[in-house]
Amino acid sequence: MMRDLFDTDSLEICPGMVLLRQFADTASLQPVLESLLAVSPLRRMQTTRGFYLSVQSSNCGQLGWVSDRRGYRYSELDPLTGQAWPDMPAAFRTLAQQAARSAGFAGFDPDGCLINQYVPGTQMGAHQDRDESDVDAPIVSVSMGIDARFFVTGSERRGRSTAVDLSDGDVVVFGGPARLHYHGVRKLKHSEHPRFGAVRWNLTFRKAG
Ligand code: MD6
Ligand code: FE
Repeated sequence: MMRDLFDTDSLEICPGMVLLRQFADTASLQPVLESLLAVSPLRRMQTTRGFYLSVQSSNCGQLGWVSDRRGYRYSELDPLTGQAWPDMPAAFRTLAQQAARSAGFAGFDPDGCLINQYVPGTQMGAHQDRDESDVDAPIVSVSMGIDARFFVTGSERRGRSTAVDLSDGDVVVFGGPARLHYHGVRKLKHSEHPRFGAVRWNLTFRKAG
């Protein structure tokens, strides 16, 4: 189990949070992502207070994360289309399972993937991911496109943070003692990626149900 961890370029950000640099082949994921968004398009989700998140979102898999005036939850249906979310592509599932295993979380079986699109100027405030029924399972996060500064504060929303710059192909596995840590993404700086342009994509694979 530990062998995998040392075979790839990996870094433990804090106990339970492992960064696998350049783990994902994003050139092959890009057309797969585009086909998903043709079925369930990007949209800006609303908070209970009526604000819109600055990122645009969609999902694939059995359960998709949705937020609106009624709150946050996982849903089997895309509220925009009234249909099921597109199936999780095999290439997505396999990547998430291999990353989890490399980080020491064998047997991870995601049932949902949240897709977030960032453009320069957007950000993600400090939050916990705790809407999943099984918080013993890790979350696997895949970054594509332009760089972003990811930060973790730990069990408190505010306070000292640890920062790491995430680049195209980087994967963060987030579990164990770090699973409920507060984390977020600083406001994106302008840059261009040769294939994705001035955009960052983040895929988070979850065991939600
Ligand atoms: C992002 N990531 O990288 C935001 N959540 O755009 C997250 O919010 C996140 O990276 C749970 C687990 C891993 C993550
Ligand atoms: Fe998160």
